[in-house]
Amino acid sequence: MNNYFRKVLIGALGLTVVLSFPSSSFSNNSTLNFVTPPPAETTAERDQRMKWWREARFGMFIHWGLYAVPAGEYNGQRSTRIGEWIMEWANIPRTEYEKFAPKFNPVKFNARDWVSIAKNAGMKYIVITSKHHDGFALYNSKVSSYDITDFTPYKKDPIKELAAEAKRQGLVFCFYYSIVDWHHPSQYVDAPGKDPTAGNRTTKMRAGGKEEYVKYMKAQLRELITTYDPAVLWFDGEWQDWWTEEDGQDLYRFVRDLKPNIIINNRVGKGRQGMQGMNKTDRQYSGDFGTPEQRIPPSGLPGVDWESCMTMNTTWGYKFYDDQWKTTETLVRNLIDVASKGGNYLLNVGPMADGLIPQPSVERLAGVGKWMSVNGEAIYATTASPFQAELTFGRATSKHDRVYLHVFEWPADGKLKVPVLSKSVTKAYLLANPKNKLEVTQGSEGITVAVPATASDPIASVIVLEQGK
Ligand code: H79
Repeated sequence: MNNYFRKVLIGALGLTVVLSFPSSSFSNNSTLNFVTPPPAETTAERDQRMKWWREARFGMFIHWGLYAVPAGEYNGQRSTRIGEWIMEWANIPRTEYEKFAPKFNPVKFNARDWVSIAKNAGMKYIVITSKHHDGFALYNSKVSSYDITDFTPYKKDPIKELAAEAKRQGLVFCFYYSIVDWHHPSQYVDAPGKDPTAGNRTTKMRAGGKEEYVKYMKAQLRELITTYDPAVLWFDGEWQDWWTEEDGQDLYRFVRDLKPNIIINNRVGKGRQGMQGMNKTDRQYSGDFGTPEQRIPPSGLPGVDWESCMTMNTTWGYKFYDDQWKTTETLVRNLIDVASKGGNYLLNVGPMADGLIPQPSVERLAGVGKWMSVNGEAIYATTASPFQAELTFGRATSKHDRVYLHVFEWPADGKLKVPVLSKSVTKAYLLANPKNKLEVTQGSEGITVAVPATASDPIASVIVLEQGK
């Protein structure tokens, strides 16, 4: 553990101790401000529950719903805003928004293709919107007719196929679920110039409506868990004034009771600090992992689980005119950057209303997969960089007695300068060419690796440093 981490850890632990509620009957664990409410769990049990997730490091986020029909345009109006929020920014009343449903007929949807695209990219899990803020259920919900089987001409349940196919191909299947619901009668909008039934950042809860709504949410969550067996529940929309920390704790317990080893993000309660996504330190409880959105934290925190979710262009839900695609190089380097800080990277695709993933996304994911097929070892099951400072040439990850150097800027003089490590280096080689040993010079001032004249990969060449005892 480096000094920076140590300082933060001590500070955060101190805070946790000071602020711990005396009434807490459950076990406090080592994860700073992430304190798990009942069911009680030891650190070892928690580590076991989080194991697959911590090792996965890379997942696919899928935002798919009725908003794929307008695809970012309503009555000729376009916006720089995110596509799945069109009900909000275009001020679309419920009854009008519902008219997208007859046009949602994804006959080209093919679960095998979607899962293959994720798998070939090197992704280990999939998180799909079961219900976004618009309230539309993308799965066959028995407690709502506002779902894909009852409300659209498609009539089938794509989630059933996707969950089964993910299992077949060895990917972990997970759900996103929005707490705010712009379609449910319990909630309404009270904002100047806004239709009371349109979408809005904040909604009001009708008197007596909350009990009925929580019952509805729990019924849907029960369906989701018992029918599709998700490994993560990824909540969102928790910032509504009518949603409290107590509501979050209650929902967390409800979900864990249904599936004890499920993993739940921090947006179930009120702990997250805005889009930075990590937890406020004055909260007793905030789910199992932090959720930075559209950003990568400047540094990681040991013992804190987090996942950066990011888009490939500028929207989550499909917008036909959004062509601001990140390059494959940026996507790969983001994945490396996240891993070097000890987090997971949840990269989004926004499929179209016909059921296809946009081609620019498919192409980029294939590019990421090409890099991962050679260098995946330097990402999966790794922990954060062992170096205190950010490296000038790129990033580092570690695993057991290995340090992986992800070189973005290849040294022109053939000498890669690396800060000292606690243990001496016994062997160095390029992950792309393990048989060819690289010469290493070590001293108190640092380590120098003699490298070939050109990079093995212009995006990031990975050099493995094996360390002795
Ligand atoms: O599903 C995608 C987006 O539709 C959704 N989250 C990703 C994963 C999203 N929800 N909200 N936003 C994006 C932007 C809203 C931000 C804010 Fe707030 C809500 C600003 C103020 C209230 C959350 C709470 C961030 C700061 C406080």
